[in-house]
Amino acid sequence: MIDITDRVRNKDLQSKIVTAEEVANWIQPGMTLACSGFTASGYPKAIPIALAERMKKDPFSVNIWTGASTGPELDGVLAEVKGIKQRLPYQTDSNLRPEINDGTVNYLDLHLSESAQLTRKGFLGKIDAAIVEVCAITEEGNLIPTTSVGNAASYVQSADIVIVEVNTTQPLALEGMHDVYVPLDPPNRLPIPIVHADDRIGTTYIPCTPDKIKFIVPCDIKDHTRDLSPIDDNSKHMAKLTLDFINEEIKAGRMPAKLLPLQSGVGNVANAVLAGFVESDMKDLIVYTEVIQDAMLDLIDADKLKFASGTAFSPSPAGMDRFYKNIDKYRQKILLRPEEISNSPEVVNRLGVIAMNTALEVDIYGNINSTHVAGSKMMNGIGGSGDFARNAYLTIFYTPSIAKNGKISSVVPMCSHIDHTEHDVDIIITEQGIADLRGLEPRRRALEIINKCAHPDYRPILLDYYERAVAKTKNANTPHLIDEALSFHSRFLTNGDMHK
Ligand code: 0RQ
Repeated sequence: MIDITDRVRNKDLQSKIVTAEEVANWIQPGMTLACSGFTASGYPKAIPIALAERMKKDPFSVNIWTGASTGPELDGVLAEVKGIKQRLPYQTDSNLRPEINDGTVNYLDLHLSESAQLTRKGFLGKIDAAIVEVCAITEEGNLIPTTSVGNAASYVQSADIVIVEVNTTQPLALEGMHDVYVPLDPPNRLPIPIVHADDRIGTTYIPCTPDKIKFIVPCDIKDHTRDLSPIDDNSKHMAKLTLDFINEEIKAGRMPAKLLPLQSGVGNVANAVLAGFVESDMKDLIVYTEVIQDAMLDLIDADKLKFASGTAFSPSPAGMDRFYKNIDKYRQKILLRPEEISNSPEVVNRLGVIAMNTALEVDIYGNINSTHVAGSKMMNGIGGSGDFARNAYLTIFYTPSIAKNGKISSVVPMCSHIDHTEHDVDIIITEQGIADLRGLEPRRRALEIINKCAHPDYRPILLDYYERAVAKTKNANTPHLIDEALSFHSRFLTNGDMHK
């Protein structure tokens, strides 16, 4: 077994060190395991791998709660053996997705900022064990998180039993990079005292006591972060549209020259937009977001980033190496918090965040579908996008104007599922252009979105729909042809193409 005694600083706790297989054998069918992890960062790995091995011989399933998506060593291996019965609050796993969409897995798609409170208050049942990846356990039994905080602090607080995975690939230099604060629940909640993105309000560890810790398992498997795909031309263009727009906002006096704190989703467009900031002449940028990605390291190296607050550090494998090699430099400017705080509506609103997230589809009035393909099939989940979109100073959504080689228009008459309503959306950007919806009533929003953002192949049929809806409803506030509103989707489901 890997020696972790130097990382288990409470000598008495060292007697609780066991193998992952021993923990896997202790887990019972139907248990709720509340795990650390947010994106492919800071999730337990050895225990789920051992559990999946046991499930291969002895099939059963458990409920898995986490911070958000995780890596293949948790979601992937368990989904492969159909070992997950209930999953929350977000996922991106290609093994798990089909099981969510064929009824094998009961999936609760939750606003990330709310998931801790829902689980803390027992709305969703009891946690049987919290399983948390750590760098080290302190003398007092407190837990030093690794590359994410996510919901781990709340899960540890709520659980009677805590199982710890001490990951020796996570450098001890991560200690001090976390700020752990769990709010009191209503009616005792106080204001969250973050006024600037770099304010520290909590502890550098997850509070825990030795008696709660049942097992400690060594692990030497690295976070399975993903390589970045090269930035494509459409994403580059959307990044340029964003920077041009932000510069105009600064000129118009609606945005300070140093900008407001940036939040960005994950994926190609988000990465391109952040890369655009690296090339810009902006300085002293502040990031208040969920996931710290490669581009934020680039911003630090280019001396353009003053501070980045998030809940997970999730760069590419190359970015992770670069971070670990220069950790002393980067740790001055990066802080990880619980997702209840990184995504807190109160803090997002107070700081005046610029929220930049991606949509699957947008409709002509500015409603956004981020989660469901053709209304029914779950893609990933809402993640933190709703926490930011509803509360930000400026809410931007991105989408390429078409998907699947043009067979799908991302601008549709009516979204087949709505995650973010028209009331929350200020700006929509596709590679075709930018629609500024601020101050526009629905009919003008429709023309702005169709003319600026829709693909030319779909623009005429969208305009035709809109004009007929205006005529039929005699200029109603939000004109729709109810029998036809989802006709793009039904054409796609019948013919595989929204044109035909
Ligand atoms: O499928 O890979 O099979 O070709 O959807 O689309 O364009 O690669 O975009 O990776 O940025 O994902 C909304 C899913 C976009 C993501 C979503 C198909 C398309 C492709 C992916 P293929 P792209 P992205 C911070 C904030 C919600 C959570 C969130 C997401 C695949 O951004 O999960 O914002 N967002 N969190 O071909 C059918 C359409 C489609 C479509 C695209 N209209 N219909 N399929 N696709 N449009 C992160 C966290 O919260 C942790």
